Amino acid sequence: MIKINDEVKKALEKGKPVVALESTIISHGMPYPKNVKTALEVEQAIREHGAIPATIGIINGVAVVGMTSDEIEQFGKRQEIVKVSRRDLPVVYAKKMWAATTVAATMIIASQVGIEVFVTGGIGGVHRHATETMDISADLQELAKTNVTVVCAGAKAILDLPLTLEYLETMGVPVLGFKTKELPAFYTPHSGLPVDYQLDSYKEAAEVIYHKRQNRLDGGILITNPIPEKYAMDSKVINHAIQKALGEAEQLGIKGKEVTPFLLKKIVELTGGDSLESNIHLVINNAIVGAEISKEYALLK
Ligand code: PSU
Ligand code: MN
Repeated sequence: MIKINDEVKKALEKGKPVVALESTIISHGMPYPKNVKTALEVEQAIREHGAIPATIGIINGVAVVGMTSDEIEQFGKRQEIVKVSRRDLPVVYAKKMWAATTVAATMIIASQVGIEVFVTGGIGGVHRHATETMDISADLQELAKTNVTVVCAGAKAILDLPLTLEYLETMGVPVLGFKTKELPAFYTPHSGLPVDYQLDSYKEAAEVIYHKRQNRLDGGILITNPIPEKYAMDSKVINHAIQKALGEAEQLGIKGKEVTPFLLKKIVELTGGDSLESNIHLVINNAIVGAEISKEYALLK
């Protein structure tokens, strides 16, 4: 059911560092061709930092761990690719579809093949007004139960960040800041909200993962890594764009899994492409941190 490319398979057998990457960020998170260019640059950054990248997606109903550059190109281009989370997996397998994996679905497949570290841009979370809409990303449930460490740039302010933190606390997910005490807010390094603990080094991050696994404390770990200041958005500009995008989504009645892709696209439009540049830089920055943590973890295992 899962096709692992040879390089990734060998690395996993030998206990070498491997970093998982998702495909929804390619198909639904960024426009073509920058999505493809970014995905390949992220893989390159992981290699330069001594780990093997494994981009995960579903091709003709088969989960692929370690897509080729041609396959990544297809994920960037094809319009019919569906965004899939836990609930969709059995259906796209049965129907032999092409499907892009969200954070939740990527975590599932990564854990099934034994990849611990997964790098992305941002996770889904509790949406604003979730008390009425009940829109809570399945990514949070997955973090509660699946044994994968997710390196991200925090959660976007399109979400309700305080409620997202409450949810993760209830679910027993450690929320850690890489060299910060503050939860980063994706486009900016600052949310004004504290994380549970600050991690001071790659080694310390690896030790937290090690102790969670050794003690069989099942579930994910969230490592939040702030966007470097020089690539960050001006918080007034981004907050204005977010407010406007949220308003349009409500007016148009956007629901369910369309919400996040709609908001991301709108924000890129409203910021004249600036938010896309920030997004690209923060993912590459996360790739470096994820690769370094996976190297340290490989030494401990
Ligand atoms: N945030 C981003 N870019 C993305 C996503 C989130 O900045 O591409 C994607 C991820 O794949 C994430 C998914 O898992 O959106 C969450 O979707 P939802 O909110 O529908 O759960
Ligand atoms: Mn949702």
